Amino acid sequence: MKRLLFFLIFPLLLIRCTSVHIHEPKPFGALPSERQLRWHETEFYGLIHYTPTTFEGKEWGYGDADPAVFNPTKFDAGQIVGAARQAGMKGIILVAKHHDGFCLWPSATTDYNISRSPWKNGQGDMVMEFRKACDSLGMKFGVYVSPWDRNNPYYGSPEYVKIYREQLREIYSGYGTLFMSWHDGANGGDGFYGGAKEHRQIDRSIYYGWDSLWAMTRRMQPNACIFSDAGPDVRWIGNENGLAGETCWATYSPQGNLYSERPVPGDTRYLEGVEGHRDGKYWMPGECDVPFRPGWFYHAEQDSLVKTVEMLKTIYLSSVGHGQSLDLGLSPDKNGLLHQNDVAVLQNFGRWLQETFSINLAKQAEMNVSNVRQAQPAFGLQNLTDDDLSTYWATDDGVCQAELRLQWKQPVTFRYIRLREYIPLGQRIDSVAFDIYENNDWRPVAQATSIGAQRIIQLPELVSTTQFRIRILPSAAEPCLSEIGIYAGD
Ligand code: FUL
Ligand code: CA
Repeated sequence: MKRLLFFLIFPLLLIRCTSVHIHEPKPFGALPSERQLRWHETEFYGLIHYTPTTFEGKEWGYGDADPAVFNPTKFDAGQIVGAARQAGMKGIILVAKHHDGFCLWPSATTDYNISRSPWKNGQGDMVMEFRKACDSLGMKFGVYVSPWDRNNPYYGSPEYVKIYREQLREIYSGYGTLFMSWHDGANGGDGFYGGAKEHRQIDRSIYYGWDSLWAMTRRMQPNACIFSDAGPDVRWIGNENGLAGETCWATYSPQGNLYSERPVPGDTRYLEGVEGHRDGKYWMPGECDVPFRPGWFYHAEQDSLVKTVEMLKTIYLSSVGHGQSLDLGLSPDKNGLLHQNDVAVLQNFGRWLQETFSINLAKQAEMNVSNVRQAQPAFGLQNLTDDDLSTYWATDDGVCQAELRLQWKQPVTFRYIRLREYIPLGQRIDSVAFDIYENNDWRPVAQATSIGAQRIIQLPELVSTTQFRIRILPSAAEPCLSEIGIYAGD
């Protein structure tokens, strides 16, 4: 019996002694959740504002518009979501209720909803129409239900908080899986309030009971990233220009400002969101929101003021290109469609995105690097160009700087460099420098800080070279990169 055991166990021991035990680098700092990782992959999505406010030509409806004005006879969610998709967006957030309080679904919580409008004879449900359009076009779907409600007579009392939660419950339970639940910071002020027409102030830090409200979101929509000035999953970047800081960390420790120490929607030191905090307590990446037109709602007089492809490029490179996401405001017109000027720019921008990032010149290069973790293929260079975010190159424990070289047989011409860190192990790299080989010497062409989910570097001009060098400067932890891209561009 003993002998039998020996013959069974000995070969196993042998295998164990000869194989190298591959171990991942230790995680560093705050880490993303699974739902945040999915959100990072979304990168670029749209925010649709469409309520009676559109028909009034206002930006903030007072809450007293007659539902009879809401009659978009040509409404087509497929046209709107389709144009967003052509631009390269991967999801849509619908403002299901804005500050004016009008619900785009037949809510049982208030009469001020779509069933009182002439659209589809009061039988329509716009939230459902967008949900279906997103499903048929392979787009993610999320919602913005405004906490502030300028129509509701109960706004400011505990009764309204119950109503708001019930509205969220209707949305969370009736419209499938949401990728985001978006909460605005504008809270309290002038409003119609059921005819009272007065100013109502609330204590932003306690009124809504955000903790238990968000616990409900987790229970009912566990995949939805909760967005607000204070996260907890995604933070506001701190401006409505769509721009993240040149240095921008996914990590952040939000703090209260005017109302209390506690950070809540509408009360944070939001300017700190632009850069985040290197040693932030939470993984709380930024969303860069910006309207496509001057305002969030459609105004015919702004038809010529739609952002240009050039403007969108700058915004994209400073948001998605800085490791955050871009949420572009889309404003359907009174017919219920995106205006042709908007559609044209969205299409052209999508084409630019597609063309620019389609051919990765790094795949054609021979690559060398100063260190590969445990000299193991599991952490090897081939992981850098396999279009797989779950595979990565890493260095040995304690090796926090590195040099990567790419060499081509013939000169290549490029303008964009894209790096992606393997963020499940945290944001580890502090800064990176890039050089091209020219006249028998290395010439620095750019540098960048805070890589994170992705960093796109646009060189000041096209460069041509046969050798390119990426220097990862002394970092907080061993670098782990999942992808490198080098693109010709314009
Ligand atoms: C803001 C709101 O007050 C605007 O009306 C808009 O909805 C924007 C996205 O968020 O804070
Ligand atoms: Ca990879």
